[in-house]
Amino acid sequence: MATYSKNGVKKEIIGKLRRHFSRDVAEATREQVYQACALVIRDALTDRMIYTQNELNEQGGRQVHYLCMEFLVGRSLRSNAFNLSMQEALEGALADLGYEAQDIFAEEEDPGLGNGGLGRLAACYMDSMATIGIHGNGYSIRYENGNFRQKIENGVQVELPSSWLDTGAVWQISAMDDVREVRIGGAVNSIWQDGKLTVEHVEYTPVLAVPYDMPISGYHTDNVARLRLWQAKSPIALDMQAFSQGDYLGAVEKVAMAESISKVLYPEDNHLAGQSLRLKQQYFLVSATAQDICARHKAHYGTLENFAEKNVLHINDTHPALVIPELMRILMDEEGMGWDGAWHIVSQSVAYTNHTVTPESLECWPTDLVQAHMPRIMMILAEINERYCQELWNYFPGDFERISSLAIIADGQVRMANLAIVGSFSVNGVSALHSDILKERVFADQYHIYPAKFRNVTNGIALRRWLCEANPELTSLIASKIGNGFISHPSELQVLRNFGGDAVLLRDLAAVKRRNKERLAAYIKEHNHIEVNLDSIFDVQAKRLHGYKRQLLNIIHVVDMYHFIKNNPHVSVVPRTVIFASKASPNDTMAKRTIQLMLSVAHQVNRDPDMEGKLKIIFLEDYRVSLAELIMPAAELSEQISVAGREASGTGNMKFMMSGALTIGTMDGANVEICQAVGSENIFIFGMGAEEAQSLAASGEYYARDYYNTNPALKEALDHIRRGFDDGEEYNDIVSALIDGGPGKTDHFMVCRDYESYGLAQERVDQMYRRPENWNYMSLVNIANSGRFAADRSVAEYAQNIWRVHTSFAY
Ligand code: 26Q
Repeated sequence: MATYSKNGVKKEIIGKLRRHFSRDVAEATREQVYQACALVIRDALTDRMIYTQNELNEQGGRQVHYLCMEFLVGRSLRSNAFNLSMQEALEGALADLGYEAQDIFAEEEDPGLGNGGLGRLAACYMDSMATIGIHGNGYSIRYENGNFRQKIENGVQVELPSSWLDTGAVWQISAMDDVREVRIGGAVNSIWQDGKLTVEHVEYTPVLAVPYDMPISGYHTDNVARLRLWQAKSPIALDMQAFSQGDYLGAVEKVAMAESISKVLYPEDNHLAGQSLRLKQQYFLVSATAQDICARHKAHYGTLENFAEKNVLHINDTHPALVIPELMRILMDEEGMGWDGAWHIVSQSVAYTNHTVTPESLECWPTDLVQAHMPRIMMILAEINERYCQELWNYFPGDFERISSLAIIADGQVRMANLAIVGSFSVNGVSALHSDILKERVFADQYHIYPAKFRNVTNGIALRRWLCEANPELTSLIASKIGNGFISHPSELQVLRNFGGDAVLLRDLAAVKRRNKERLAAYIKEHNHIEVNLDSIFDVQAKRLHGYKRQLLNIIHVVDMYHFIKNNPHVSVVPRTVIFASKASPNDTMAKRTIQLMLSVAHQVNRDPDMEGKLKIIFLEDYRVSLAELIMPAAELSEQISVAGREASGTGNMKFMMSGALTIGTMDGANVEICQAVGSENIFIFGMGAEEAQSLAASGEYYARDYYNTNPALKEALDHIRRGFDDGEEYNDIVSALIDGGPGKTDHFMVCRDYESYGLAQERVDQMYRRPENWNYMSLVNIANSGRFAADRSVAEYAQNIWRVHTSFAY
């Protein structure tokens, strides 16, 4: 590990400003200073990346290739500086140059290369792979337009494009010598020659995949992981002249089609948008990636026979599952292998993580679409399916119904989850509960056939980003008690449990929280023009907007609290600031209406003098990684209130906990393990469990109106929402969807069923908040037990139980 001095870094920044922008510091813009800092750090990183790649190549160990349609990496400047132990030198240098480091960090646009949990998880895992010394490569798409920017206009969400490349391109190095060609569309001619079948793919549209590499630093190590982002480019553009004679328009169209592939990230999360461009994106990612890995492997070993021994391709959800037939294609059509040999290699090198049980997000693609865009892949899928169905016959003889439900191709659809399970050596869920649900319900038959494939790896988060960088004061406080070993060995946080009786520490903890609340309050003042009460509970629900995540449950309860305060002006209440931060998918009307409802309630409550100092509702626009870094450290109550059995894991829950927030939540996803870790007395659990929720939904007899009729507070809140608020907006549609259908047809996410128990849990929260020493103790217990939710632990489990690669990290 190199060490850096303030003066050395300063000199380098000045040099970069001169050479790249022809500016002296005095004339440089803030953005140029940011760019100069980034270039300084990038130099340090690229040296290490080359070194890491060479060294690990020489060692010849197994490489991990992590394929994901999303990598929500967040800002790079500070995190790389932190990991390289350069942060102090950099901040000092910037101060000398007359800049506040925070302002320079804030120049960097968040690269929105993802929607939410899935993409952020991939980014956290890159950090851990680099840190614990795994030869990790991430693969994704270099979307020109990442996730949209959210603006609220007249109470509704509008979507604006984001231009992350202006400040993000500096972190990426193009590797023109590794450009690959992906073939879309066309037709396949099969030719029998000398008793052997050869195939010829003709009339396809060639699309170039141009790689851009982002070095991802590890903490306190020279190891750097590489995230390779593919950009689509048409080769035809280079040769437009030749086309101008003939089919000019056709050529232009082909160029546009090719380059549209990496234009935009689909903004749906946990929902299937069946557009054909999305399918092309998925194939583009896997084809470029599989060719890349094979070419590198072959260059090193001269053969692909030992491919599975040296590579594992991890597919993050089913989105990259076409890598299975694509690898088959390369091994057979390009390498001349037979089916069985190729299948053995493929199915021994692919591993699959499932992130969802919601039926509407289990991926299926119409066979005609697959046939049209990737005809050779469709042929291979048909053959995989054929052989698999033969095998199924042995397990379930005569059971046509079951066999067709397990088939990879049926009813004119390709079912990606079935493909992923058949073509992988490992299938895992992302929390203990979720993995059990996969085995017992969603993939019960597949589990019966392949019991040994199934496992669990509970998610984790990057401790350095979410604790050290986002919450530096808490980090110092912890380090002052237990040393800083926990930064590399998160389980050491447990030592904090010995300090439960340390009244001074508990007070200091509260003081840190208070300062973090002040920071967020200042942001709220600046952006929402609202003054919040620093003595109130900062009660936060920050995550994508979704029916199953039940933001509605929260906002109905807010209306209920509003009524209570209105009706009992002299009763002393525990003041609350309820904070929402959430993007809705642009096509999800109900989600967008829910945001509008939050804003209507906020409009009325925040203007009502009777609420002064008691209740405020804040909606924070444009939730993204950098905003999360500000929110998490300031939160006191973490809302994790999904209908049990639906949230695969959740990772926000872990970020809040690590910063000392207490959870109010259902027994869902990783909440179950958080509850186990802290003890049920240190968390506010409410509502149905997963089994009860499942059987109530399956019974078809759930009837939300029964709860409305028997719970006056709920009735009043819903009536009010239906009638509307003083901004003139009424919400008959939302309330109607909750209670106006017949039994089995109302309130899909059983908000009314859990309403009473949620309210009681909120009362327990209030009671506890009145006793700060108890609250602070609970907060300490949460921090102390958050170590097992560090991504280092998750990645080490992947390494040991799935990837079978060495790591020295012990957990
Ligand atoms: C698929 C096809 C077409 C268009 C979009 C999609 C698509 C995109 C994103 C489907 C799903 C997603 C994202 C899913 C996701 O974020 N799942 C979350 O993953 C987290 C990490 O494991 C878990 O913690 C969350 O519980 C889970 O909801």
